[in-house]
Amino acid sequence: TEPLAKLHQGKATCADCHGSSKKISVDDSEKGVNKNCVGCHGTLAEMGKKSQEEVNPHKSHLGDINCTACHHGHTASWAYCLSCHPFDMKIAGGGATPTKATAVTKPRKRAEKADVVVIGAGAAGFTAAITAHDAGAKVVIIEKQPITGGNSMLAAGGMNAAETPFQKEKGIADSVDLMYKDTMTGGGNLNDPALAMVLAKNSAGSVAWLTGLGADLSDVGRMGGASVNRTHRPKGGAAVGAHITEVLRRNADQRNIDIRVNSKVVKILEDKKGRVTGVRVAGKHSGEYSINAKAVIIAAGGFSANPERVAYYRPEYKGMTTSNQPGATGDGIDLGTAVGADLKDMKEIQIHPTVAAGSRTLITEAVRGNGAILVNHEGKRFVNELTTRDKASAAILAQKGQSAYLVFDDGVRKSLKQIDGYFHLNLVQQGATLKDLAAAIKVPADALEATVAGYNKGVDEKNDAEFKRPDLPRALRTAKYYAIEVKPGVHYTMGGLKITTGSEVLAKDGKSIAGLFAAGEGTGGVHGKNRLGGNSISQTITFGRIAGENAAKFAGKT
Ligand code: MEZ
Repeated sequence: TEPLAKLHQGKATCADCHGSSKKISVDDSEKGVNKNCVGCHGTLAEMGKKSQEEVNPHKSHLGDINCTACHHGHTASWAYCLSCHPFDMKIAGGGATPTKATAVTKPRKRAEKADVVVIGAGAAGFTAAITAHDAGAKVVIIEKQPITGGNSMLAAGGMNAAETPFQKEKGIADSVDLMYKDTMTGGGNLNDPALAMVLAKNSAGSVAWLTGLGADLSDVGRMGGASVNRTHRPKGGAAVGAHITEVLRRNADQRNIDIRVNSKVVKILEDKKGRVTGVRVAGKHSGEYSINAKAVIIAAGGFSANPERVAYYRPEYKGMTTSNQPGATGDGIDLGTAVGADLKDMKEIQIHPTVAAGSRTLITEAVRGNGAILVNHEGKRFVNELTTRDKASAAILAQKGQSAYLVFDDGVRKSLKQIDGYFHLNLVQQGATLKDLAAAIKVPADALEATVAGYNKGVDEKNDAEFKRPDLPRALRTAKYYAIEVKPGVHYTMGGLKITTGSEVLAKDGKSIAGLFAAGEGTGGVHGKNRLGGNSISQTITFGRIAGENAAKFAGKT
């Protein structure tokens, strides 16, 4: 496993990759070196067209990422996809395990200046950065992973919003109050009511903001715990996260916003009065340096991919899989508490009922929203599939094998583009008839046939007598029939930094920490005990916009 620099020997010089200036040593965006990879090998999209592999690593939901996210010059290469998927992927100069995201060199005296530093390049971070930039602030985004997008990039089902033009077009009668009520009820009323109201009230504006940047959120479906269809996603039911990440990335690039990957904020800097004055960063190439800034926004996500911390707060979730990207370890929360931030609802951790068994792949709730049912190993339904996630997860864990099958037909398959991805990942079992499907998944055929017939009767009569499922979008009568075995997995951490409705981070004395803002999953209070599907992207955009606007204002911009 010789690193790429060695493999290029005799074919290219150091300058071919790094350019003749020595600037690369301080460039953690890695844009310069990537430009040179592309110059010889072609763009990611061009590589994707050439690729013959069944799973095409150059054409993934990660979107347009740096070549150097996987191909490393001086250490063993490693396909980033392997962070979550068990693919048998060969990569030139490849090793068996990832190299550390940040290989920090010596501390430096270097101190840069910005108006606003954003920690984390998921949807909340990008949104905050774009908003602050558009208000006139000089913004730097710092991301510890080798790619941008965070967990938002994996978001599947959609973005909740009430009173949007897309709902109106489809005749869906929704209201801000109803979205607020659903959010509070779904959260067991543990939510901070003011934050939940901000979420609902600004949701349509956030959809408009995203569509103004070029996003398509015209398809509207249903998620568990929602009284009406309000989950917005691209036409045909494509995954929302990869799409909006691409849109946000493109908009940040168009604005020349400074984005540094492989860079970890190790400390938030403050003055003697406790006012935030910037951050200390450990960059892969540039070592440790400071950025002096008037405001800092923590948008670094939750901690579902930190099994020790999850088990600390919820011992019963020890050893459970997660649907999250590997960077979701709660570092932003730690950075906040280190400067005195208060925390809220840390033990409220959501397990998502449908992660494909034996994997980290989330099977979106939209599959159930579009008509799939949950069936146990006896071939029987056991729960209202559109109940909230806490209840659906508990019901699955009470079944034999602590798993269940998500069963659907070709009608459901065709209604939701994302399902194609599950076939691609070999997660789906199928049968030409229900009997064939029952044989494939080893459940009693007569029971499965009776279950589906009973469900279809409920659809015809618009009444699910047994489980009171509130929405019955289609009967399951169109062959083929499909099943995915699912188990609950750690999906979302509702707790985090305590914030105001203006996204200011609160200290333990109840006062805001001057110059410190936060948005997204690393904050607590919006969702209470249980987040409704589709409320996460909604939160990242709404509170990202608020944090960006208020941080820019704090920095003296308007
Ligand atoms: O908001 C989510 O977590 C979500 C919509 C997930 C999903 O099932 O698609």
